[in-house]
Amino acid sequence: MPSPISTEKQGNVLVVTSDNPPVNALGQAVRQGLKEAIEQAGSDSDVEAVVIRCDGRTFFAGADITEFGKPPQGPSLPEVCDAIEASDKPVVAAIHGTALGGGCEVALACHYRIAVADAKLGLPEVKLGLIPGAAGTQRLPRLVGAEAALPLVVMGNPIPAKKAQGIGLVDHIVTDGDLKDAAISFAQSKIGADIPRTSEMTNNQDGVKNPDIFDDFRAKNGRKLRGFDAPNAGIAAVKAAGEMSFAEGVKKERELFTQLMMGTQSAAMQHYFFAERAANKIDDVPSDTKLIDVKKVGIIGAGTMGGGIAMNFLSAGIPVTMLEMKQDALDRGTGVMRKNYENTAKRGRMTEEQVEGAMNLLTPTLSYDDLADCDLVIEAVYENMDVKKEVFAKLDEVVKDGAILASNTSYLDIDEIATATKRPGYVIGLHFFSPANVMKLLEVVRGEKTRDDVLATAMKLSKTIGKVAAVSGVCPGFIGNRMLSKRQEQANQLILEGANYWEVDDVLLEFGFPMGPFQMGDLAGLDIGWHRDPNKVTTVREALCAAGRFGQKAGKGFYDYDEARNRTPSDEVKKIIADFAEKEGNEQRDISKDEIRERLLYPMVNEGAKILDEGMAQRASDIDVVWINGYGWPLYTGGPMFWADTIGLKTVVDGLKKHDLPVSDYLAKKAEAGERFNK
Ligand code: T1G
Repeated sequence: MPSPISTEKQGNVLVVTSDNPPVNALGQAVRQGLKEAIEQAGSDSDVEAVVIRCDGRTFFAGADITEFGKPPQGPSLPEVCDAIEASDKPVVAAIHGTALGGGCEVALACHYRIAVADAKLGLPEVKLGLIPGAAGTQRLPRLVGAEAALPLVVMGNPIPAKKAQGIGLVDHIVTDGDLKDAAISFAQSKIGADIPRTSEMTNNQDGVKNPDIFDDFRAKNGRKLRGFDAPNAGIAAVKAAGEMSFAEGVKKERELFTQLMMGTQSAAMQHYFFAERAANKIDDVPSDTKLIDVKKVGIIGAGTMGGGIAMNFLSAGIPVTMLEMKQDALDRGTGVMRKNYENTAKRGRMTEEQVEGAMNLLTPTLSYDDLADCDLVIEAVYENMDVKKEVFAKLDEVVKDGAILASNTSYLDIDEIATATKRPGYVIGLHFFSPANVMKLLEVVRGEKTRDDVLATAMKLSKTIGKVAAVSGVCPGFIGNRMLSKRQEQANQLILEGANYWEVDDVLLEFGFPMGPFQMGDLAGLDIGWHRDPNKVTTVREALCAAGRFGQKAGKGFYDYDEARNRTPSDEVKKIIADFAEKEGNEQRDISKDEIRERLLYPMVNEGAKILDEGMAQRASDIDVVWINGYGWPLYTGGPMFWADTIGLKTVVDGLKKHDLPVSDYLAKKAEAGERFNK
């Protein structure tokens, strides 16, 4: 196997090139080749400078994650970085694409870093439940200062080359001509100059002079970092960079890194990294299936969902024709879209030009005829089968052949909707989650007759509009809502048996969800779908609506809300529930938090097992992807199925039995065999 690393002498400069597709991950062969190349440069007196670069789409995008958990093979990345930095000939990193993780650490070990303007640099290890493990937490603060290093190490988001240059991480941006040539000339210009080694720099003293920056950073990002172990370790490592020698700091980093690598959070987040990518693959559709070219999209319905869905395509530069039945609804919808964009621009995440650019791609209309030349039409009308079938019958008449007809339904039967057309092969479900322009999850619902090219086009399009898609079969609630209904059933049952509803919410909050079911109900509005008859009370929700407790918007729902929307449990609600329970003849008892957690989450795992068994999801990890991206399942546990693997399927089965809850054959069998859902 030829080495992925090659060297060529350009005059007195040795150019070291990595060609290790797809992302030049720093696998063993790459590390070996880099080490040998640096040794070659050192021993060749004709070589006076070195350039390290990559072929393909990007500079090194990090350690090779597929090597994690396997016996380490030398040379280690820290060793390679130290060898690069120790060179007494100037070494220049030539960066394009994304210099991430170990790739950024290799760049930090180089003496200089030059980059093309659209390159990005970052240390995303924290998104894998880790921290940089090749002295990145020690070199970066010495180069750019602790304050500038904190967001990169602790949040893990890459920054563009310009911003990297602003903090001193990049020395020069190549705006025209070839990066390799520019790097060679840059390297030549440094021959004979003192060698700047980042490990010897002292810009990290800002964290010593002002130690508050660490706690301030932690406090400012508390909500986002809640429950995750790695960010705190990242803060500790950056702090250590200011307080310890480089060697001691590297030792501290190694301790923290090893601790995290051995933990369940890192295993869960590495699982998620591959799960997200696997979800986009369709096992039984050839990867070279010819896709339908989607140049124009039609959206039916300019309400919250329709407008939000439209924004996804407009932001991706795809023209949208949006249809409503009445002018005022159309105007309201387009007004909300513009407002959303303007708010995004106010937060600095879009420019005014981009707002105008997006809105200019929108064609509002009151006529179905304007949808005729769309390549994809998505309806987001009222959740009623007759209404949907009427819309699809109309679309079938009007829209050109070969166009995809999609429903945004959150639970209706796609196969039945397809019967309203003469082209069932072109019918698919595209279930967006509200707010559709924000939530990343897209459930792509494959009908019995959905064509392969239609499905493959939907999956590709999901990436284009920045969504994380997972394929679902046709069943009530598809994947996410079907499992959610099991959790909701138990939540409603628990409060009728004596559990305090705020404890039910707290259990999910402590588990890592952004909020629990009752707080969620208050936020969404308890009166959604309410029949509006205060005398007809058959559920707790109807009892609350009858009492005018519609949720946060009414200042009271399950909770009472003050002006600042702080919530407090309500005695009135507690009494409404107790009266309701009494009427139902439910005996009240104290219920432990453990029981609450087991009864909320284990039935979801059981439903996930049934979904797998019925072939409604392609793989267990797709279910994890759905719940992490659509419902806030805490990423650091890897999703419901990975979490069940972690605690053991037998634990789940025993728990379900303990609470007299159903256990599917599929789950029982896997537990019995000591198997996992995920490999
Ligand atoms: N290792 C192994 N495979 C990787 C990989 C990696 N680091 N990054 C990507 N791949 C695979 C990916 O699984 C997919 O495979 C293909 O490449 C294309 O990826 C010591 C310990 C670089 C921004 O976290 O963020 O360094 O599905 O679909 O959308 O301190 O990949 O085709 O078979 O994502 O264009 C730190 C992870 C590692 C970066 C490109 N680095 N990668 O995005 O393509 S830990 C990362 C990404 C580390 C050191 C520590 C993205 C990308 P397949 P893709 P993309």
